[in-house]
Amino acid sequence: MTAFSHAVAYILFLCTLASAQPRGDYSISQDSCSPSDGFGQYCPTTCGVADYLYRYKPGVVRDLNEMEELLLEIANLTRGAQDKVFYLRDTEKQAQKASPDLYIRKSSSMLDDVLRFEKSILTQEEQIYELQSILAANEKRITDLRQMSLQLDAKCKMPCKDTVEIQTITGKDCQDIANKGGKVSGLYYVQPARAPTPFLVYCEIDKFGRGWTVLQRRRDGSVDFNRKWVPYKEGFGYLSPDDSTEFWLGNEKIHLLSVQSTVPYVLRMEMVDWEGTKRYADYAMFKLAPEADQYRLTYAYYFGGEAGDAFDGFDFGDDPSDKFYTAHNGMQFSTADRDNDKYQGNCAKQDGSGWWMNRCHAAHLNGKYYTGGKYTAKDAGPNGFDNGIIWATWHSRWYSLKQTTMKIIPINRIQTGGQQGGLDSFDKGI
Ligand SMILES: [Ca+2]
Repeated sequence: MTAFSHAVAYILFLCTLASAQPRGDYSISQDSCSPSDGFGQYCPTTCGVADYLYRYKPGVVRDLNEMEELLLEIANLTRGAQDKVFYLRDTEKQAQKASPDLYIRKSSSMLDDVLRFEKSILTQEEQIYELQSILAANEKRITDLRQMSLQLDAKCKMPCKDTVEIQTITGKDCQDIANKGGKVSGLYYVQPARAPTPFLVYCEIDKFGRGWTVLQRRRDGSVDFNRKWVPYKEGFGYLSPDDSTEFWLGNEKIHLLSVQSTVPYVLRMEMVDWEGTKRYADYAMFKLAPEADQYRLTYAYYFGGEAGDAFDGFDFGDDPSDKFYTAHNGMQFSTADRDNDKYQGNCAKQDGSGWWMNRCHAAHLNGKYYTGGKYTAKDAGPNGFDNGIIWATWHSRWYSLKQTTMKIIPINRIQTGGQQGGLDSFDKGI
């Protein structure tokens, strides 16, 4: 019997006791007892109470004993529950002691998590620091740009001024300018006899008072010489007062300059190779025909210079006719879009330049710029032709020169200066 059922039984017992009384089983004698309002029908006289106690004592004692037993049982049960709690607690402790690994693993895992979080925080701090640096740099840049903007704004408010220095003396060519007192090399306006308007040229004025009019300049490969007829006619590239840029003056201007005077011109080709050696070749009575004759090149004779007479053609050893077909005197000018050469193909197109092409050339100063000098048919592209800056009587056609200058001067000035003068001028020029 459980503690609960005992308690229920006891309560039922009390109820039975209470409910039994009204039946009047206890009555001793109606005569000796008189009912009292205070006790009701139970007849609570002294005798009645004693009799009642006497009669019910054994039952009450029994009930009390039973209750005591019940209480004892409940106490036992309580103790059992307490023991169970102790037992469970001990078991837990024992279990903890028995398997520390699990707890170490759990702790380690927590520690790892903590470390991971710390690491993540550190990384994020670094990222924040980097972003702050970038921000600072950008702020500085913005400040710089603002500063620059202010400076430019201030500059924009100043009146426009041409920073390229152009000399004031003018003439029909650079020798004319030198004769008029021009002493420094630089940019001058010239107007040849039949020129409709003056145009700008670079004049090289040497210590002998000689004024060279420069027609062409190669120095670093910065200007593309693969141009068509009109650019070669009008000129391209850049003129600079300090002779630092590349250009082609233009066939029309060269024509006007070369035919204007009764005093013929000498055309000088100056060249520098990649070893720094300088050489030149002079051609007397140089003239360029008008466009109607396709700017045909003519000269009377080779006037000297240690670079050799490449304009007269060169025997490359491929064919006996090499020299004849690579001479330039008398050739018309050709460009990719105007084929005036003596070749069944198009020399200017295959070599990528404008020049007085024959079939095709032994001299080719408008050729492709090859840094370092030496090049091969493979370097020359799909055609594989010798298209460099060539002067075949000095270097092989597979060697492209580093710098060139083509310039003219009235022939009497060369004779006045003599050969020595020519060399000095050459040294100054390049
Ligand atoms: Ca042709």
